[in-house]
This record gives sequence, C-alpha cells and structure tokens, in this order.
Amino acid sequence: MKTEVAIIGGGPSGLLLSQILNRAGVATVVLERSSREHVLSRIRAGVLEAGTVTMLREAGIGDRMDREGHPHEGCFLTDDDLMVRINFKDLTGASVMVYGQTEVTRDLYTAQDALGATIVHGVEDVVIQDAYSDAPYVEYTLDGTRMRLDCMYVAGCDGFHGISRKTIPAHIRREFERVYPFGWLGVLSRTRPAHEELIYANSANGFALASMRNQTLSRYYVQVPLTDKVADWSDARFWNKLRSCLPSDVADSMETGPSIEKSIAPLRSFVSEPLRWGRLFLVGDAAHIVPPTGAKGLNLAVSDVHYLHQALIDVLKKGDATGIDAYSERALLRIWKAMRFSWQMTTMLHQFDGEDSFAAQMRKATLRHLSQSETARRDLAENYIGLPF
Ligand code: FAS
Ligand code: PHB
Repeated sequence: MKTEVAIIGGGPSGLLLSQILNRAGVATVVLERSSREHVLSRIRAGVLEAGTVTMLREAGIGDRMDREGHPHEGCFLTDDDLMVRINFKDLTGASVMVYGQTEVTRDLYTAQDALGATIVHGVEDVVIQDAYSDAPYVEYTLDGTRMRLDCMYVAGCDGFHGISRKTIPAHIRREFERVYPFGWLGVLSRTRPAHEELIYANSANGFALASMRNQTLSRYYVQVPLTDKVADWSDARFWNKLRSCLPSDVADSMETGPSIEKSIAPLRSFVSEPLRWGRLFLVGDAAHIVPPTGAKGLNLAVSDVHYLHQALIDVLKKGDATGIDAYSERALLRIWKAMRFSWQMTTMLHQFDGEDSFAAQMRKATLRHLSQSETARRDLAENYIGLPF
C-alpha cells in the first residue's frame, strides 16, 4: 500500500491531522492498534481551548460541538471556602468549550468515514522503517499478515506508550520529566454538576476538580496517593472525599449518585525533543504529557496538528519545506508554555507528600493573591483559554 502521510495512532491528534490533510487533498492512512469501540470508550479531556474550537470548526467537525457543547466564560479556584472566579470573558474576551474528548473523537471518526478515509484498526507490531531517508515506510501486522505501507512522511500520533518517539535514536532525544507523587481518581456520574462552572479546589484535604460533560453528567476528580487502586474507593468513600475538598456550600448542595466510570490516572510532565527525525514527526502525547490540572493535554495535541498540517500541505503540494523544517522548534515554543502553566496549576493546588506548613501557606497566599489581583487572574485566564498558536 502507498500513501502520502502515514499516521500512527487513531486518537484525537491522528484523526484530526488526517481529517485536515484529506480535506486539503493529501492522502493519508491511519494505523490504530485498538478497536474503534475501545478508542471511543476512553474518558479523557473535557475542556477545549478557544483555538481548538476554531480548528475543529475549520476541519468541518464543529456542528455537534456547537449544538451539544457548553461555552464556559469562567471557572473557580478555591481554597477551602474562599472561591475565586476567573472570568475568562472579561479578562481575555474569550471562553472555553466544555465538550468531552470522547465526543470530539467520535465526531472525527464520523467525518473521516464520510470522506472515505483509510483507518486500519487492530494493527500490531508497528515499525517505522527508514524514517531518516527520502523513502520511509511502515511495517505492521494485520490479522496475522505482515504488511508494508510506503509513504512520503510519517506522523507519530500514537501517544505516550506508542512506538514513534522511540523510533528517534536515544542519543538524539532530549527528555524532560517530572513525575508527581499522586494521581487523580476520576468518576463519571449521571448527576447534576455541583456548580455551573468548573471548580479547581485546594483544601486541607487535598485537591479536587468538579467538572461536567453536560447538565446531567458530572465528571469529578480527587487527588489520591499513587499506591491507591480503584478497588480501594467505594462510591461512598469517593463522595465523602470530594465533599471534604469542595467549599462547604457547594458540598452541602451537590447531588451524588452511582459512578458509571471510575479510574486513576497518574500525573506527569514530560517533553521529548526534537519532534522531528527525518521524515517522522511526533504529535500530541507521543511527544509530551501534561498533568490534567491545566486542561492542556488534548489542546496541545491540537496545537501540534495546527503547526504540522500546513507544513505537510506546503511540502507535498508546493515543494516548500520551510514548515516541516520549522515544525519542531515552533511547536515546542508553545508546548513549553503549556508545560509551565500545567506544572504551575498542579503545584499551586495539590498537597505534596512530606511538605511542610510553609508550602501550604504558599498555596493559600497564591490563591488569596489571585482573589485580590486582576493582573494575576488575567495571566491565569490567558493561559487557561489557550495562548495564541
Ligand atoms: P492518544 O493517547 O489519545 O491516542 C494515541 C492513539 O494511538 C491511541 O488510540 C492508541 O491506541 C494508539 N496507539 C498507541 N500505540 C500504537 C501503536 N504502536 N500502533 C498503532 N496505534 C497505537 N487531557 C486533558 O486535557 N484533560 C484530561 O482530563 C485528561 N485526562 C486524561 C486521562 C488519562 C487516563 C490519559 C491517559 C490522558 C488524559 N488526558 C487529559 C490527556 C489526553 O486527553 C491526551 O492529551 C490526548 O488523548 C492526546 O491525544 P493523542 O496525542 O491523539 O494521544
Ligand atoms: C474533565 O472534565 O475531564 C477535565 C476538565 C478540566 C481539567 C481536567 C479534566 O483540567
């Protein structure tokens, strides 16, 4: 099989890149390890930056998002009962869209099917060959048969545990990492959200996040030790913990109910440089991971697609390699800014094992400063709604 761009990974970054390239007349093949059902069963991000919303609309997959998504003009950061509203609209003129990553991925699959895109599910043992040459190709096994896909370029959109990043020789890669000593226990429940806007809660009992998917589907997270397992957490224990972190008037009035999804995600900050090796380009989680505290993971993947899609169109349609030569440096500039914001939000809101009372006071002082400084709130708002591409 031959194509112009081989895309490893059929998650949001791979599908969005394929969608935009196909609409520009560039041929792609998406190779995805899992079944479509499995990809769509993942509960991940919930907040789309302003730039992501624009890109999805321009890619022709904004209709359902605009019908079913919820624009949010602000969110809250709290310190016990102190509630600080960050008014995105007043401070930046922009807002974010609450619309689950699962739905974005579903919309992408629907759009790709409508275009007749080639998405191969269930591939195994994917190997990228001759990435550092003018004739790369990808080998993979499908239903027991070894296959070969010849291509002009390869986009590694296969997430943190994929093979693309590791295709770049170890002596070329520069990796930066911070693993946090806690995880997020997430619960999805068919309940009315605790508040009409998101609440990022710092408290004496740890961090919690009250989010949602719609007015009858709530998404909550609490900080848990890395040693905890989902089986350690009954619904009752989860709701008690969540309530102990939220402002009391929110906790007292919130609706609880059975969890329909419960999972623990570890938190890490990670960047692998460079994003390019010959004709291989890394995109999204294949290149970087952020703690979800800043709602940046999915949005950074979209940001990479923003920089890469035009570069590939230019080189394939006009022979202009300027964009692909600049991709890694350009994308990394924005990646590091989001990395910083996500790290700052995480350190500002979470309790760290063994921290002293001074650290707790610094968190309180930061939140109090936010409550009293419009400048501080504007800085947070500008980062949260998404810095310019
Ligand atoms: P993805 O990991 O989504 O997709 C990669 C795809 O490649 C997968 O479908 C995988 O099956 C496939 N693949 C892997 N190896 C392969 C191989 N060898 N061959 C072929 N295919 C292969 N972000 C937020 O903003 N907010 C959140 O709350 C949030 N929560 C998260 C919770 C969890 C448990 C995880 C893991 C991530 C979370 N994220 C969150 C981040 C997440 O949303 C990612 O940023 C987003 O999925 C990135 O998209 P992709 O780069 O497409 O990677
Ligand atoms: C979510 O709704 O899943 C969500 C929202 C904001 C975050 C992280 C997760 O920062």
